[in-house]
Amino acid sequence: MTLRVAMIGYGFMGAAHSVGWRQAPHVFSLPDDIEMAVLVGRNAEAVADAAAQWGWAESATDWREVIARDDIDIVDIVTPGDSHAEIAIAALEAGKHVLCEKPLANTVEEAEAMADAAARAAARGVRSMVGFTYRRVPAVTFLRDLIAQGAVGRIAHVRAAYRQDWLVDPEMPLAWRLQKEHAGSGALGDIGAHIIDMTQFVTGLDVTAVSGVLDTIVKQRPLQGSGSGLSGTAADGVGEVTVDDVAIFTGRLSTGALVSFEATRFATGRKNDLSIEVSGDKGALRFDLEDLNTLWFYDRTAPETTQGFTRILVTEAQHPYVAAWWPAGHMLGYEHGFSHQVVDLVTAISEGADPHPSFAEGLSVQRVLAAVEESSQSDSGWVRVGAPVVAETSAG
Ligand code: SOE
Repeated sequence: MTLRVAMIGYGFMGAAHSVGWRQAPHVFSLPDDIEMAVLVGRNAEAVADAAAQWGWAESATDWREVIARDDIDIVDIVTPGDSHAEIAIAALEAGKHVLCEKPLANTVEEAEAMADAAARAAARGVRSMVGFTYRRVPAVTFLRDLIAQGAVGRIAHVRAAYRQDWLVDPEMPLAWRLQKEHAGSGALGDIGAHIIDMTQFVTGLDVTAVSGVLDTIVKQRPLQGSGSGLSGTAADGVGEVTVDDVAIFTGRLSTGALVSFEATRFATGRKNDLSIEVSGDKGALRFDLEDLNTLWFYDRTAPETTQGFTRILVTEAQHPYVAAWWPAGHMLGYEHGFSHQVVDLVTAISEGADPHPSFAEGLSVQRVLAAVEESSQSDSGWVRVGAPVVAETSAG
């Protein structure tokens, strides 16, 4: 059987997803063939150029027309968050399997409607998945497996951070990711969503409560002329930044363990630094995206004289996904997670199973995002430090 894919959107994530759709069928033996059928975007000339560059057979400008086609089986949504709900619900109701980029939506209400539509569609054998791609970095999947096997014992504390610095330059234009009506939130939803999902994925525990603060450091920026992804050119005029640049929050897991979360676009020098460290009574595990083939493991059950963080190179054939690629030590990169995402989605579709992360899991992340925003607005949790006591000096 051939699964014909239509992708809605063609920016940075459109490029990354295109590499996944193109690479996966050649590297993995998929149960069904993939055809990159249609790329959809509003600007006819630009989307035609993108389709030619990334290997899509056709291009189109009307997503409603495309999802109504009988020869489309999967709809891949890589547009800004403000269009996820409308497109995903329409595609599911048209009987199309849906892959939707993260965060699932811009609001809990939208995410709830999407999760409901996904549940109804699943009853008809129509599948849906959210694009939390970092779950599919082999070291992250392996981290999850080791925790499930008890490698760190009872989890006491988790530290999760996602640090970038593409907004440190105040002249960086007002891209859609900086406008609440398009993105829903700033660092919180864009990169904070990743570390919330990753924490829940690797620990198998839900975040049940949060306390946090959001901050916008640069409040006005030049309007954007052209651009995509994390860069662009400035046009005349300035506009208000209506989302957060930094989100710092504490989470409590369903076992009571605490999580320290940090999502920032102002971590000067940190380019795409997602890190997570899980500490338990038997050991600890740490992953850093900027060294994504490595997993660090501290084993407290080892003899005390030989304890230390061990560097595991997650490139053995036994490690998740690796066997299809290269021999040990021949590293994978950022783009490989997008191929693994295609493999897992297509395999689930062919097996008649619901893929993960599901829209319901995307909704649980959306609820955490909303709780952080509520906490930040209510200023809850902050205790003002009393005026520092000025020590009496000999001079009196
Ligand atoms: C920008 O912060 C961004 O492109 C995110 O939107 C992606 O989800 C992340 O994978 C890389 O950085």
